[in-house]
Amino acid sequence: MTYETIRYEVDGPVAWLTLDRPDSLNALTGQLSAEAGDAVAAAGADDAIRCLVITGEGRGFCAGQDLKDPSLGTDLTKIDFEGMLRRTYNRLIVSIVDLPKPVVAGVNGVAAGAGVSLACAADVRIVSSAASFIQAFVKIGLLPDSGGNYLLPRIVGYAKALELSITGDRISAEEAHRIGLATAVVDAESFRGELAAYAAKLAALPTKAIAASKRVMRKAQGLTLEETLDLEAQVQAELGATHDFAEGIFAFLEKRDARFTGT
Ligand code: T3D
Repeated sequence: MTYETIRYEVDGPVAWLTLDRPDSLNALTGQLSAEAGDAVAAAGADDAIRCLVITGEGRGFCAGQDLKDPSLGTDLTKIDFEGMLRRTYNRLIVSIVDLPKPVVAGVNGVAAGAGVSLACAADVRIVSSAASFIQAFVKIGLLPDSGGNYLLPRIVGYAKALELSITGDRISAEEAHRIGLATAVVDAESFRGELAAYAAKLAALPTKAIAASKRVMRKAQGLTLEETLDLEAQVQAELGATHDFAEGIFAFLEKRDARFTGT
């Protein structure tokens, strides 16, 4: 697929997916969602990729749905929200959450509406001091979508997620960090370098163990303690057969840094 609204670049074990519609603060269109979904699948299919970064070009991360997209039509009462969400955002969000590798949202600037959900779909959020977050849906008479009712409460807690969703208030990077939405806040000037360093750190860890943590922790949200213990035992047995488990043990015994390969 040739990309027109995103860039997909590979730098060693890290894949970079950059939303590339800076004039609209990287607002989402059907085309952008399809291209981003294709890039996420490419990162998933490439065993050499051990971390995916999602970030934005220009001064925005993602302003949510493109409210000027001509494909929405002229009669706003006739928008096929259900079909559109099922075809575009829903698939993209699930593909990111389910990716069996770490995903870092590099929130370089404002995230609004579905842009917040996109950031929440990543495993961690490295946030520029210039960034901010707005659950903007309520300002146009909508409820959060793209997983906003599932992901955000699990990150910041029910009360704060509901407050942000019903007020549409804009919060700063520092406030996002205080409530646990931002994993770390990085000075805007050094943002790109620190984001790359964070991604490189994740890419050097045992990728299969990270994939297992993502999968089991998500599944455990709907399991009992006993079911979770059972699943952990089963998946730990799989990880015990990996190269990276053996390497971790040898490195410990030999008092050296481990050299994980993601296998
Ligand atoms: O189809 C459906 O609607 C259902 C799906 C819904 C999912 C959603 O995501 S709903 C939420 C949609 N997003 C928003 O409501 C956010 C709208 N944008 C804003 O509120 C503000 O732009 C921001 C708070 C994000 C940033 O403000 P500011 O002052 O830093 O920038 P700006 O001047 O407003 O925007 C800069 C440009 O980006 C501007 O273009 P211009 O005038 O210079 O040509 C602006 O129109 C454009 N832009 C910003 N957001 C969007 C957008 N263009 C299209 N769609 C946008 N969402």
